[in-house]
Amino acid sequence: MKKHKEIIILLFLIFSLEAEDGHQLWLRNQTIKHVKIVCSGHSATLNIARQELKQGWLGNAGEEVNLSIKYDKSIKGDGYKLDDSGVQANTDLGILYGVYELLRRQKSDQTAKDIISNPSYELRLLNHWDNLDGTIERGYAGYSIFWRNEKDSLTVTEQDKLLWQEYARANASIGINGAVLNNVNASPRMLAGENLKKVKAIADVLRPYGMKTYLSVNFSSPAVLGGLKTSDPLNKEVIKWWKDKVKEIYSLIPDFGGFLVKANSEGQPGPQDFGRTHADGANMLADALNHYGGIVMWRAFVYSQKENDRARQAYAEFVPLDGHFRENVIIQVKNGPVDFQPREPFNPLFGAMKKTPVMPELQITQEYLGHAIQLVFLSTMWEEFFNSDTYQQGAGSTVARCTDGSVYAQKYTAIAGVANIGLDMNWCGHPFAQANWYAFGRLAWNNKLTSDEIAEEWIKLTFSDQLENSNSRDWYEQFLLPVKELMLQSREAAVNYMMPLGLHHIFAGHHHYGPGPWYAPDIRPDWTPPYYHQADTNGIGFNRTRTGSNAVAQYHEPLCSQFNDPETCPEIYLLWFHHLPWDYKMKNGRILWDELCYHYDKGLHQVREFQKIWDKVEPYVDKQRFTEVQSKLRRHCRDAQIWKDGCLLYFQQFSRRPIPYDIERPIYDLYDLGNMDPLTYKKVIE
Ligand code: BDP
Repeated sequence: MKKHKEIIILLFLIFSLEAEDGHQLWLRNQTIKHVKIVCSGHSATLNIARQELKQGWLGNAGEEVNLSIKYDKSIKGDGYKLDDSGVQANTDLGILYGVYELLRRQKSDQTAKDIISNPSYELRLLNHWDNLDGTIERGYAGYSIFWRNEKDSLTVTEQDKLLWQEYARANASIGINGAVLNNVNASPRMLAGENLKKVKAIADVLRPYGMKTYLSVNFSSPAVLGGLKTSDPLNKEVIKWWKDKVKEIYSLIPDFGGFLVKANSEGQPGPQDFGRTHADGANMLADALNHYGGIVMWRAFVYSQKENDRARQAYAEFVPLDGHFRENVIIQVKNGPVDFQPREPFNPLFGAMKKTPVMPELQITQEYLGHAIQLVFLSTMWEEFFNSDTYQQGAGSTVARCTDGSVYAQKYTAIAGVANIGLDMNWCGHPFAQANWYAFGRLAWNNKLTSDEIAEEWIKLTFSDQLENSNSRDWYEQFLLPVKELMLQSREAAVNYMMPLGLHHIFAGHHHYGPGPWYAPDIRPDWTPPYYHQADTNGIGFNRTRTGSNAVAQYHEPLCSQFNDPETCPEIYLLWFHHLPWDYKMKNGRILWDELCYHYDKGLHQVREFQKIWDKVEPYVDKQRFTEVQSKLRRHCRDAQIWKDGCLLYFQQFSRRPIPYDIERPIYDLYDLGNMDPLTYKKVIE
């Protein structure tokens, strides 16, 4: 009898959930309810706050909510206070953020009383790697929402504006307050007058939501766009060119945020082309912007073939420049020392630059974590990063504290995330990729939040509705808990089937999706997977110890000694720092080769488990999103199998050991996967 009742409820749920295309993100279920809003101020931002309350209120009808702007020194920047009477803040934007928090708490069943919330970082930015022709570098969710092609750039349609408004609203709802609108590999044309007009149009839409606009600039712009003979940062005409350009920008966009610069990196021009330093280049731009309150975010993502270990270069180039930058320069540093890999130790620059603000750059778009195909919740990776202890000012000098102003007095605190947003109806290409955008915003606001909290909140906002709430215990146990668990495990699963135990950058080609440990596109030993994994018949892993590249020396003690010794090096980073024999004994008693096999196999099994979990939650999700996730998981699972089979069969050629008997045999062979025979490969490079 009980069973029957359950079945009837489930059928009822299945047929009553309306298809959702995901466009509403975490801001669904808007119905106008009566709430009395008491607010004396008037501004575009406060009007949005009023409107949000009207359409999102879940409290009792007729209740009174006070929005009061009065100065309180316990509230910082655009922070806010929530109490019985409503929202209090020092600024209009603070009120808007407070309103979003109030509504979020109502919808996710959290109390909303006596809370003071101040942002961890003052500048919380998205970096769009969007090109002027509308394509997006490492974008997996369609074309750019900002750019189509240059000829078209001047046309701004009502539809564009509506989309930008929705985008701004989504960002404001999670506290993001700025966006760099174009690719770090910047076209000099970005600064052409007609394109700046488009930037103005975008800025006008984003402004009421508290979002500032920023641009990536090409260091050669004075020569390429301006027709000057040089772009040398110490040249008078060059300095003038930038000053005039900045003036032009501010005449259009008075609250323009500033520039992001990728210089002398991966072929991009920079001050070193003229014998100058990063500081010379950054300071020249900073001087041009300073008068208007603009900033320069100068990227430390630099590497060249001259350095024997790519992981060392950013630290080597930037630490000597500490203290040489202007006050309005921030050094933007990727979380890891190589490049947004599934797992890296933190970049040793964090905490090491003591006189220069450093901002973390995280990658929301899943360039190295399965594009918009694989379900990977990145929050756990970022949490691991924030909590990493740099020891730079004693124990507890975590990356979070070294960047948010707790350890060093800094004029600016900032953080950036490379956006995963495109024209795709659901913005991000995968329904669960939205959770990464969400998590970035939430962590940028509060870097102490846990992934568990963020995932739970996001699931509630993204999947629950009135109907399910009425049946909430069942929904919580049968839907929320298993899906949350899936999300929380998903990144470790990806590490397991892609690059466990500290392996990194063994992707096939520049697409960065599938496995390619054998891959050597230009038959050169540098910057190819064989360079990173260093597998040979003696063992596997990159020796970054004192007997190797000595990258360990860039970490503060006790980390340096800890990483240097394989016995004390955390196993998650083992092959990042060490080249070890295949029969090296792991802590659990297994030999390294077997342990590697178990990790790859575990990763695949985890994804299979994700499929089962998702299949079971069918009654709780609308058909559209259910089917979409289900079919993506199918491909995800196949690709995890390819990763496991490809890597194990390839490495086995060196380890010359059997795959442990209790591990499933590979189903693909190396010919299927495009392996290059390691012996032939060796011959070619010798
Ligand atoms: C790498 C990407 C490349 C970017 C570069 C960067 O593969 O497309 O241009 O980072 O961050 O991860 O500059």
